Amino acid sequence: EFRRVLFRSVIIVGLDNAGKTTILYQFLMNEVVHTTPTIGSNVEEIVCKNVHFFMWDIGGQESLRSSWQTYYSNTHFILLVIDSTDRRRLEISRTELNLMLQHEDLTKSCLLVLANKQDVKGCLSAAEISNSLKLDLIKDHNWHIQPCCALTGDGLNQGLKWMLAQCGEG
Ligand code: G3D
Ligand code: MG
Repeated sequence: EFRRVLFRSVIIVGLDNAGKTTILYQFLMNEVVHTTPTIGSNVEEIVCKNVHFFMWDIGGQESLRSSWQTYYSNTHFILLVIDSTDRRRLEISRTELNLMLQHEDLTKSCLLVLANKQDVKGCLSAAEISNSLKLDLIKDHNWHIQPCCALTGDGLNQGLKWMLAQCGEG
């Protein structure tokens, strides 16, 4: 049986300490078939059904945020990781998100927001984060918010499922 193979590039963005690296590591651990070893210090190939996702883990420190742009060309998915316990910096994430969504290289990108650290008592729910980020106002990108816990991997498969659906798969 012939199945077409799709390649999709993904940037994992979010503030420092949000859980980006932990999430990428979980995706790798849960992969059914490991086709490639690490191909770079901050990019991994995750194969899911017939889709090869190239996931770029981009640093979130303030000094690095301006360099996010160098990763933007050909990006199919923006994976925005939010630390659901970090109420104080949610506003910064909102500002960074709006800047990204206006960028000409990202006009066709889909947005998956991962509301991470849901295991921590008293954290914000996905709905609360959605409200704070004003996701409802986003009309020109396909978006989805998924609660998750990177430590256990809870919620990450649902996130991947949504991404596959955006690729016309699964
Ligand atoms: P970053 O790559 O976005 O900077 P990291 O973030 O993946 O390095 O994670 C930052 C810290 O948050 C790590 O703790 C990591 O273990 C923790 N973390 C990531 N995801 C979760 C989660 O879902 N729940 C909880 N409770 N913690 C999480 P350390 O202590 O190693 O700095
Ligand atoms: Mg990191």
